[in-house]
Amino acid sequence: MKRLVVATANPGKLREFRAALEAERIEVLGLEALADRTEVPETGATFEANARLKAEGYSRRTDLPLIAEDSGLEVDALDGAPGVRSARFGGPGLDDAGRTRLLLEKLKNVPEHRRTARYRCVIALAHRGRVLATFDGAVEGRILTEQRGAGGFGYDPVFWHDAVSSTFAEISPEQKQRLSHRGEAIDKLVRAIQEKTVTIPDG
Ligand code: ITT
Repeated sequence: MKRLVVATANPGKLREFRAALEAERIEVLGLEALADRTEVPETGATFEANARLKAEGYSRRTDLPLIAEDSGLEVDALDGAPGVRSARFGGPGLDDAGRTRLLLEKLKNVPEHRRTARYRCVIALAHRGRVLATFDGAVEGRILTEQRGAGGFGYDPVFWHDAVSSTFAEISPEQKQRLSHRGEAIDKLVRAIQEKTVTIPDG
């Protein structure tokens, strides 16, 4: 069985990676696999730049292969914000619920047809400080005017997906995996491993 470190401090992300990759018989270790867990600063202007920075930085601290991911929500009526700042939207004092309330507040005068948004994600696979490959994913949706559902994490209670007429907090983890930006990027990673266009080193 291959072993892969998923370098994320976000338990919601880790849960999704673990479910998807363990189904492919890849054992997922979290940040606890690293002796030095100091956060790698996300100073990039794009999801790809930040995914690469995190993957390079964390993978220097272990001999195991490692993936890092950067993701976020782009809201068209906010010119793409919060984007790469999704986890820091509104400053360090806010949690997921606070950031979601702030988003609703900023959109309070925006009519339904202008509330379009998408989640984006880029995964970077790295080994000993070098990025081997990146994979991306995106999913289109709309921001509701109030929260619905208790599943998922982050902005999921207000992220409406037309095909399932639900928010991402109202669907099962398996359904979110099939529809989501992260699910799409993980699928690409798994396919690349299966087709051997990328090889996961044994570490
Ligand atoms: P790591 O950097 O440690 O991985 P993080 O949460 O800081 O954790 P990011 O910088 O990539 O990660 O920020 C991603 C943010 O985007 C996340 O905290 C949510 O606010 C939002 N987000 C990304 N994917 C999401 C999803 O599937 N559902 C809900 N919100 C999501």
